[in-house]
Amino acid sequence: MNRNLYSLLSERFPSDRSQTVLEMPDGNRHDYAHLEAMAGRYAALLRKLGVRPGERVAVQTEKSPNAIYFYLGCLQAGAVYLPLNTAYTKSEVSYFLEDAEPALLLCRPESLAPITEIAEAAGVSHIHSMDAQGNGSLTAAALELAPSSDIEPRADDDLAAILYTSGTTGRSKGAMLTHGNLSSNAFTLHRIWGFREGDVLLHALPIFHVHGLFIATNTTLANGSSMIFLPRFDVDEVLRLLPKATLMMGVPTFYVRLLAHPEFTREASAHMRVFISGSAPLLEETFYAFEERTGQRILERYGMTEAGMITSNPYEAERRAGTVGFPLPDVEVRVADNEGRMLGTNEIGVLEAKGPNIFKGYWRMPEKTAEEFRPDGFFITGDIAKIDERGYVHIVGRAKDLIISGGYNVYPKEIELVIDAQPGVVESAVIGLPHPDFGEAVAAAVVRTAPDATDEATLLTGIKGELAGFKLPKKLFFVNELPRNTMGKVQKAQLRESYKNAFVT
Ligand code: MLC
Ligand code: AMP
Repeated sequence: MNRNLYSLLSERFPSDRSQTVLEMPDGNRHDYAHLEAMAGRYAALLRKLGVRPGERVAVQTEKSPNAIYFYLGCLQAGAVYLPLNTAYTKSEVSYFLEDAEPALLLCRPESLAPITEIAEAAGVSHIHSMDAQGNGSLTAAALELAPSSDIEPRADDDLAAILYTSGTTGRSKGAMLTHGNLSSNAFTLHRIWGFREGDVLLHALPIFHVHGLFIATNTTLANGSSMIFLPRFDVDEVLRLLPKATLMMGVPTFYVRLLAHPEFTREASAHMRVFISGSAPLLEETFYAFEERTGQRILERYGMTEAGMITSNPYEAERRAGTVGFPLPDVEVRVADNEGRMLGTNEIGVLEAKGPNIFKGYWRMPEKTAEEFRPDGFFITGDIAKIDERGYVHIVGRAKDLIISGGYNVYPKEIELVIDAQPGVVESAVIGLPHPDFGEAVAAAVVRTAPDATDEATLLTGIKGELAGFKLPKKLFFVNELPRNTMGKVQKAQLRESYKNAFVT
């Protein structure tokens, strides 16, 4: 049996292919016949260009229906899809191209000139563009071809995608996800979240990460139903379109922003089957404020790039604030100490997970991969957790030095390396501080060579070209020295305490 994710999803497409798969904010609809034809054309184009199964296809484009169809065309042709955050700068993209060596790069038309040079240097054979409407050289070439219906035979273990995730060392790692990883999540979540005929998902997430690309899209396709496809999260647009939806998935910032809107009322949400949150901790106060306003409990789940979804609060039983629920039915989790010894109920340690959802390893980093697995195959998530007497998992912190801002991960080391290289800077320490909208915001304590050596504006201008906008510190604090312990290690907890009210009152 062909275990290609696209093959498994297409078995669930409605037999009447004239049913809607994507509804655009202007009401324009795309049906499953169109999705299949476009995916088939993109697959035919990849084959015509000589992109072989297992070769990487890097994509940095705006969200559009054609971008989704191209993702599916890559699956269909057996290519390995490699999405890149649209906020990444040229220097960030350059690293991914050199590391992944894609056969094809799809970028925005305005990036063609600056990126072509680095892509050619990285040996990329085919460079194409796609604009925010999904048009450009790739789509033009695909439209010349007849749709292919051949779906490349793939096994569960074959790669479907590589998603880069930053690392504690500041160097990004490519998490290799297989067809089996993605299909296990798609069909398990489809089942446990009660997907049904007539469901309409409000999709306002970006499509270059696990949440918007795999969880939201693959579960919808596994259900053969439709999504309202917003280019980005805009609270007014979400409220305008909510009456047409039955479920929504979002990062906590989405729910914070909805709650801040006076038109988000019990009536406005009464028809909704479920609101799902993840990618960052949902504050208990948001959970309870949401329940008070709407009468509904947000269903919080937990996952990560390397593992897709790991746990979820139940759809039918009690959804508990401050918890991420139970392991998915085909996933095992445990809490262990640093030596890998199992801990008991309510004991706090590092969460480890094992199951068909866990990635195959980091691209071309066998040692790094080996470090993150226990000998019995459990993956060390780096999240600090406990499991209570009822079996609910609580994420209580992070072992890794990671900031999550509005659902995006930021690794301090990467920012510190860029700040430290600026003129007039001795050293820096980057921390996450509580923020009312983003949950956490990036901030930096900076030691200068002399008080007049540099200032905030100069520093920010200096680092802007190198780092995606969401990684830029929203505040800089100039200090005479960084707090250190007797071992010389920077005391970030002390910095976080000193500046904890920088964004909140
Ligand atoms: C944008 N900006 C951010 C930011 N997003 N800053 C900090 N954190 C963020 N998340 C900055 C921009 O650089 C810009 O800066 C300014 O804010 C306005 O940009 P914007 O694009 O207009 O912002 P907005 O549309 O308001 O975006 C906020 C957001 C978005 C929360 C809607 O970030 C978002 O959609 N986040 C979802 C992330 C996500 O999908 N994560 C899933 C990862 S998968 P300036 O200076 O230029 O004005 C995963 C696994 C799992 O984690 O479990 O799901
Ligand atoms: P990423 O590497 O972008 O996939 O981010 C994964 C990280 O997001 C996890 O390791 C967690 O730290 C965090 N995360 C995801 N979902 C939740 C959640 N519901 N609660 C707390 N943290 C979460």
